[in-house]
Amino acid sequence: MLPLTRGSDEHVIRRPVHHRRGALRPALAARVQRAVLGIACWLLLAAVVPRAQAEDGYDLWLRYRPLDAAQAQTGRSHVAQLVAPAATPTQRAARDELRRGLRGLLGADPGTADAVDRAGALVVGTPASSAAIARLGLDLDGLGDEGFVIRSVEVDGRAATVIAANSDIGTLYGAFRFLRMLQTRQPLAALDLRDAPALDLRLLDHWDNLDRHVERGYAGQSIWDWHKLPDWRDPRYTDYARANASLGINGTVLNNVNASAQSLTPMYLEKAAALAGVFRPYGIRVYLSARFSAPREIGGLDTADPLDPRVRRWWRDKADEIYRLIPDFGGFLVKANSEGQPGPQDYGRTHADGANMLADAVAPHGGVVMWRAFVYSHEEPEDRAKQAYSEFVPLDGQFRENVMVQVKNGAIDFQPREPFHPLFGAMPDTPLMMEFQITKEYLGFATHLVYLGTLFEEVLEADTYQQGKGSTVAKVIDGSLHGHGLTGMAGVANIGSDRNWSGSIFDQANWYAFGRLAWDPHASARAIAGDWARMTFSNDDGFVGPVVDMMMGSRQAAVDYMTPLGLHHLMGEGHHYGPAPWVEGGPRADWTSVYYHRATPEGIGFDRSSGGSDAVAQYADPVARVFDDPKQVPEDLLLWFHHVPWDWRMRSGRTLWDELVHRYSRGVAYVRGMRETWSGLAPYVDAERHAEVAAFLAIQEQEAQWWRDASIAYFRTFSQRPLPEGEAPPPESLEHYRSLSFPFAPGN
Ligand code: BDP
Repeated sequence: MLPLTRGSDEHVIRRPVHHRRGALRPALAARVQRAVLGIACWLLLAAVVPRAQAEDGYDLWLRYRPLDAAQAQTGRSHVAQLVAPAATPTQRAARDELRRGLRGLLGADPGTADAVDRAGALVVGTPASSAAIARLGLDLDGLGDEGFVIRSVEVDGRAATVIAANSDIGTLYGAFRFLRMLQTRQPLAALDLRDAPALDLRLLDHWDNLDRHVERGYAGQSIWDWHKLPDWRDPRYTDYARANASLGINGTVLNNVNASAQSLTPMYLEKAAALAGVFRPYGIRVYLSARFSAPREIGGLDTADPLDPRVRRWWRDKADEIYRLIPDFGGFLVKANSEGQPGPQDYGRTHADGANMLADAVAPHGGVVMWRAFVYSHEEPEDRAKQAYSEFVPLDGQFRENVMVQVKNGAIDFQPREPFHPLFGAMPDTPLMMEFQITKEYLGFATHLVYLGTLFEEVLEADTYQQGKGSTVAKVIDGSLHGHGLTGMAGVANIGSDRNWSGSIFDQANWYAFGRLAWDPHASARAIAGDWARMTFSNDDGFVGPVVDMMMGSRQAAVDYMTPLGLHHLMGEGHHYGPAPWVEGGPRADWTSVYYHRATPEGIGFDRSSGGSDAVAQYADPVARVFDDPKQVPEDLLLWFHHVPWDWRMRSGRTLWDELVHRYSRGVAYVRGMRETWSGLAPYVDAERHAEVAAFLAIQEQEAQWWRDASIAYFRTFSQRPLPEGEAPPPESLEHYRSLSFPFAPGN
């Protein structure tokens, strides 16, 4: 038998070798020598090139990895000691987070002290909790309960930094901000920062069922382990609260909007109360989705009519019961008379009647009702995009003070791109709350890298012109346009039981961006992406620049390869995975793709102009005029508002057909570019996270290609035109794409 080649000796069957103790045989000695040399070289390399340790993403953006030596030195000189009270749970949360963060970032625990006795102290507290802060007499007016200041000051003649607020929660938010400054390498000298959230309610909506299935969830099961609650409180709940508090998120709706009445039974309320107890120190209130027919399903009544005194009494009693268990319960979120859910219209009542009944039940306890405007009725033959506006505008001014109408960013349904919802600005007497979707139901699930910060920003910056120029959506929801005191933003959560929380590392950025924009809807998506990339991966400019650029273009890329030029709702039926522009038939037209794209041999697009469904009329001038004119409408929305001939001349000079194909290919090319960019960034990222992102980008490229090919194969049966020069034809037949089926696609 031939000897095995050198270097593959792991395949050699080893026999025990007998030799004198202490004396190595020459060959073995040489091997040991080589090994020692190898290890020495490796150690030397490891010292010079800091290799990131394997990470699974659990730590999110709160990784607190060591700063480099010089930065750590500067950091230590500003945090020579920590003077922070620890008398309440929230104070302890702030102090513990600072210690955890400082230990990680600076490599040293500054320890805690009761009073400042050296230069470079970090002093945390409120005028009530800290004598030092009380003596400073800082101006904390206008910060409310959640704002804070971070300032470089002198305490008893010694240089110090203070994190001060009117309440413990404000100091917790300030603590997280200070840590972010360290994490993102901000200067720590001469600080004078003052910040407070622009919106009152900054909420995650979990579409989580009691059996732990997450509707439209792509990150595993629900993190709420209902079966083991209330006795087992998974430590993960605390990390959830920390992550949210680090962004200023202050509420969580625990259960799906397609709600089970069981959530309101004593057993489940006790479980919700246990979660509320974990979240409370972090300033996070618990809310519940309420099933409108609960009085019938669990209350023994034969009606859920909101004007029936027995029903009203049942909800009042239910609210009292909830508040006995959860004194700071936030309130109810309601999906009513939408997609088969029960609601007041079942009894001939209006959305206002339903919302007000619940509002009256929670009002004595300070609760709110978030009533969703995502409605489109079964009977209504009207363009679905118009229905919410038609139903809700006439109700403006009829809601109680503690009701907010929660409006999705667009009028159809969380599509890759939609024009802003026409309700924004159109209900001046009702506080409107924004609903974004963080989970990527229509944007490639967990494997597509699509940064939603730009989608959120685009909507928030959109000008409704409802009160003249500058009436942006952000000003509608921050209350400043119509002078509302109650304001809010909700995001449909992308959180699940996966170790990395969101199903992918880059989906964490969407949770992050949502939280930051809920705190400040005027913030910049690019700046937020930069902070996230620094905190999540690396502060190296060689990394941050390319990653942020890649993120910033990623949403447009998804629009391009899925639904370019204003196309929408062409995803796989039910699960919404992959392309299916051919979907037709079934129970209702507006659940099909053909309803939305309306392709014919003449042209393509949904005519919502004044000559069509006239959805444009729901916008204020001049928005309505611009949208109504196919020559003026932004081309990204062309087919949303217009049915246009295939030879329509685009601004690029191409025909519509050629432009459509060009956009599909452009989207795929962008993903290919992201793969290249990412592969060049390996030196900055630990191997584990780098490999996962790379693998997901490969999936994304395949699926982007699939979207392009299937869409082109389908639409060319209408356009009857050749592909533009240089464009590859779809490799498979249309029948092939149509035959693909995914009965077990997640989230459905
Ligand atoms: C749609 C989802 C569906 C939700 C619905 C909603 O497909 O699962 O229940 O939105 O927001 O996008 O109520």
